[in-house]
Amino acid sequence: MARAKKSKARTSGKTRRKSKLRASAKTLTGSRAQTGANIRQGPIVLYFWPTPNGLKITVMLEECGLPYVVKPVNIGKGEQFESQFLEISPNNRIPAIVDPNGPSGSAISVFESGAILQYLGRKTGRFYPAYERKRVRVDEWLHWQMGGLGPMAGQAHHFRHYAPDQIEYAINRYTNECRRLYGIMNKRLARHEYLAGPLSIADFACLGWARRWERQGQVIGEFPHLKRWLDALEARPAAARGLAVTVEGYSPPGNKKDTESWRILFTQGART
Ligand SMILES: N[C@@H](CCC(=O)N[C@@H](CS)C(=O)NCC(=O)O)C(=O)O
Repeated sequence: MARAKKSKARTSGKTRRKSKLRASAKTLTGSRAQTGANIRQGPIVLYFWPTPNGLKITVMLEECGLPYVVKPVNIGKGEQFESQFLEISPNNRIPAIVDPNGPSGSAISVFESGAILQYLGRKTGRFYPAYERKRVRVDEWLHWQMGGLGPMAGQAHHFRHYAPDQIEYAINRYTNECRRLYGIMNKRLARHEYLAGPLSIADFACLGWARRWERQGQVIGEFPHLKRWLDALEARPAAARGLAVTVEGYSPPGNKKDTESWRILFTQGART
């Protein structure tokens, strides 16, 4: 059983936030430079906030039994814009990892949840088959999540729960697109136990989003095979541990508008 060492780093107070990220920066700089024998040992560092994209990675780490340390990045307070974090995640998004024991024993950083899942799959040989024909099936459903389910469900969350105005066209557009994607999954899962056949990183990628079906305006009863899949995944002890990982300062999403967090998250422009 994997042991998730949860960081005690605090999420309140500007100075504390800075020093927390400064502490991480040591690791980040080391990983980029691939130096620093001190960081070659030890667990994977996961830069994390308990969102659907973040939880994909805790599920994978738990399922693989990999030791890891959680470094909270409070995206509602703007910690994703700290320069040290941007060094490893230039898109100012969680999740990202630093693996002190990367290729050839040197540290490596990875951002984008799909790339992280593939990296961990290759590293461990778990949930990502080496045989090309099987790997292609996993890649198809992984990319389907990255380019389809994730962004569409994200927009459904946004327009249904966060947009200052209830824009009927946008709500319908993204709710209907989610419904279509759930239909695709349901059809696939009618003939296969998991998305790519055997359990894989593609399932972990979709899990974080699909379990939020209610927030996307869906009725799970319409998708019985998807429900069977969801129940089976959530019943796995390791996946359940991964989904339960949380951090200090996190509160479950509500309908937050006109708050500082809302401004930070939804009024971003280009920073050149
Ligand atoms: N394509 C990215 C998306 C990551 C993403 O959107 N992360 C959100 C949380 S779920 C985030 O960090 N948001 C911070 C922000 O919007 O500034 C991935 O899959 O890693």
